[in-house]
Amino acid sequence: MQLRKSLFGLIVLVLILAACGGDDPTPEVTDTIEAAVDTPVPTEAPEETPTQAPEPTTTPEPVEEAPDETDESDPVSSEPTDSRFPAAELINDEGGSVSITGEVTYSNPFFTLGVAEPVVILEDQAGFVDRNEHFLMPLASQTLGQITTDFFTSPFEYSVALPIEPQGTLRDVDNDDQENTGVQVFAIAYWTNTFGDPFLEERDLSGGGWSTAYASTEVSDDAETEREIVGGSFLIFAPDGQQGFPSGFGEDGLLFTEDDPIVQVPAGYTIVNLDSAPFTFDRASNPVIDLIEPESTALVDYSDLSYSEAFEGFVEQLKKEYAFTEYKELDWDALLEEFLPRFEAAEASDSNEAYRRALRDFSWRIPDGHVSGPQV
Ligand SMILES: [Ca+2]
Ligand SMILES: [Ca+2]
Repeated sequence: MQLRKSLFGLIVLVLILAACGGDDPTPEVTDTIEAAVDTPVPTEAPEETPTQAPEPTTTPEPVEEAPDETDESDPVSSEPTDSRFPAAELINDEGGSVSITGEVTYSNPFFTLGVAEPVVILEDQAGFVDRNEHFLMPLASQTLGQITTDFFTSPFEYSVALPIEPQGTLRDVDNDDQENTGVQVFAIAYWTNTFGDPFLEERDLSGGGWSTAYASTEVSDDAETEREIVGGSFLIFAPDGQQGFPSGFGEDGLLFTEDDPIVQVPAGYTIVNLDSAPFTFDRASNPVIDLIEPESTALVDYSDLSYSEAFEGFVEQLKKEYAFTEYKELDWDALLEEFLPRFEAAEASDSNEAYRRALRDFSWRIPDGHVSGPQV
């Protein structure tokens, strides 16, 4: 019975809707049905009293009332529209990273030496955000990537499939004096795992902190701003669309400090490229990020020079970079003067062996167990 009543109401509704033409009826369906059901039934009337029947004035009334109904479930007005910061300008807006691939180039011959288990991971950057060199990135934050080509041949390739919800450390970096959920900030970084399980523990991490080489980030090698991240890229994850992130270093040139300009970042993963001003916010689904070998770590290659030129270049580098010159009372100019003739002689006679002997003898004059020359 109830069903028939409803059906009848629906038929009446259809007639009403047809009569009302172009008006938008969608939000008021249920209200109109109820209103229509309560209206007098017109079909029986014409049979008994045909003369009164043509008065249809009561029927159209619900149509006029219907559009004025207040609707609390309007999907447009209930959407969050408040912006706490200017929106980040996005490039490659494909919804955010799903997986990342890239290359790791190394020229330093020590790179592969003593490596137990090479890994590429998402490296939690809360240590850098806090400037805490003892920060141990939580085990759960360490999403492991795959090394997909021969590790012993540079460059090697890696890939990381990103979890739907990463387990990094949230940091509120928007400088607005309010506590907010914040974002997870990651670098993609190469490490070697030596101890314990497949993840990085305190001993693997040399006590904690953040990567300074072979990561997606680039750190300063200026003594005054040593270990500051000054370039490269982060992978960030925002749990919702209401979080802020720096779009630049600000006046002080340092990241995650109070003068950073802030933009609102979309929910999910975004690659933040720190090398552009303002920073670039990349939402590509499969970004390619090559890890960075810092200049200070890369091999200084003298192989294009002659023996004597290479030796002079090498002594020049030692004068600039060797840390214990004063402590060990080394006189580089005197050593250069003493040894240069041997390198020139090796060059004149095109003798590789004489060159290697000269280099070996020179290395013996540096009283440091970490310095050694060719074994000849
Ligand atoms: Ca905040
Ligand atoms: Ca700053």
